[in-house]
Amino acid sequence: MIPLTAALKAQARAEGFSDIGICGPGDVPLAAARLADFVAAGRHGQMGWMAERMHWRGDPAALWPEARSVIMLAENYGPATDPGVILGQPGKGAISVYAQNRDYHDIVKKRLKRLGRWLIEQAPGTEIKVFVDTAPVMEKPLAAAAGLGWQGKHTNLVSRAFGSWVFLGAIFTTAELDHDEAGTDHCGSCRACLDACPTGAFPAPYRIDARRCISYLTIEHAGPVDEELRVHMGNRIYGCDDCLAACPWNKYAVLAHEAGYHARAELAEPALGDLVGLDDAAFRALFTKSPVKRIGRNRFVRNVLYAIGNSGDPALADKARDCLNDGDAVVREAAGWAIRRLEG
Ligand code: B12
Ligand code: SF4
Ligand code: SF4
Repeated sequence: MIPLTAALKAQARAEGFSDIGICGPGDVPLAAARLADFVAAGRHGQMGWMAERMHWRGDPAALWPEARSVIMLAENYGPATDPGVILGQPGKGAISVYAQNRDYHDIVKKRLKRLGRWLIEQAPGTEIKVFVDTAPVMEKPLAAAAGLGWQGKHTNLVSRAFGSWVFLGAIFTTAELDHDEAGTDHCGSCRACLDACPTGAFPAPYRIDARRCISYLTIEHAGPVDEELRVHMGNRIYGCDDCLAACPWNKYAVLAHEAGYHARAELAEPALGDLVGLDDAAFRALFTKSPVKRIGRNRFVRNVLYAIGNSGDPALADKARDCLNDGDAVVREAAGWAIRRLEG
């Protein structure tokens, strides 16, 4: 192994990354066509940014022709408790595991930059670009090509060491490094994630229709959600973990080493009756440094009102009534729907 590759892998772990693998920019030959199919079928919904710059997203070599290696990093965010328990408590709001404390974008990006700086110090003249989530880069197929795991039938990367609970980040570099072998698929005949999905968001194994995914509906989708889907959202008010949590490979999951991912007490099982009354300032204060802040107060309260409508608790109807004159039309409509559903 090139000594720099071995030293880089050791340094990544010293920085706190859970796993590291390396591939070449040309190692995801199927990604572009699969992305094109996904977009052509309209499965990206309102995420218009997925359709833009598809030539870069599907082909890392086009994004940065000088790149010679793609360093893929995984960060374990394994939860301390079973994320399914709160789904049985309809008066509480379920915030997905990844969003119950600090925003992973901030944590991962800082680590990526530190590791990148280290690489430049070791090999002066090397150039790097770091990416986590928001750039036109397909992190899952790259992580699979770099040997970090495989894309499960729920489409996310499954790690043999950490199950489904890993975030991904990438460093593109001009450095010539040893490349790892791609991960191999260990789903076999299992279909637990497909069967766990409350909204039937998987048209086929390994394919998702984001328009039906509760993660998309609660985070990305603007405006009212189809009533047919609202009723299946239950008390999920930000993201969804059902397909991840169903995966048998989670038997190897361990608690996140990074304390910034451990659930904050007030976000682990918040009462819907409290959340629905948040105004803009209170929303921003509660979700400071959390990814939830990104969706803004109105969309968040919309989600809380759908959960109230699904709660079966008529006592919450009065809380919903307070939103009937809200400044936001989507919130007002959600309040009316919740009251009608609770009062039959
Ligand atoms: C858009 C997006 C979403 C969308 C769409 C989800 C999706 N699966 O594409 C929505 C909003 C729904 C979403 C939800 C979630 N997301 Co998201 N999301 C992304 C983002 C920005 C782009 C993903 C993308 O390129 N999608 C386009 C599709 C076409 O690509 P794909 O999913 O890789 O599709 C592959 C398969 O369909 C496969 N395929 C197609 N046909 C076939 C056939 C066969 C036989 C096979 C084997 C494969 C196969 O090939 C495709 C190309 O690789 C990435 C970050 C990034 N920049 O990569 C994060 C990312 C994927 N999200 C992440 C997370 C954590 C989530 C949630 C768990 C959050 C939550 N708890 O609510 C959920 C999970 C929902 C799910 N089951 O996917 C993590 C996943 C980490 C991991 N371990 O994989 C990422 C990587 C962010 C990060 N940096 O950590 N997300
Ligand atoms: S995150 Fe939830 S709604 Fe989305 S595909 Fe997975 S189980 Fe279905
Ligand atoms: S639940 Fe089963 S099918 Fe889904 S990703 Fe995990 S092993 Fe694969």
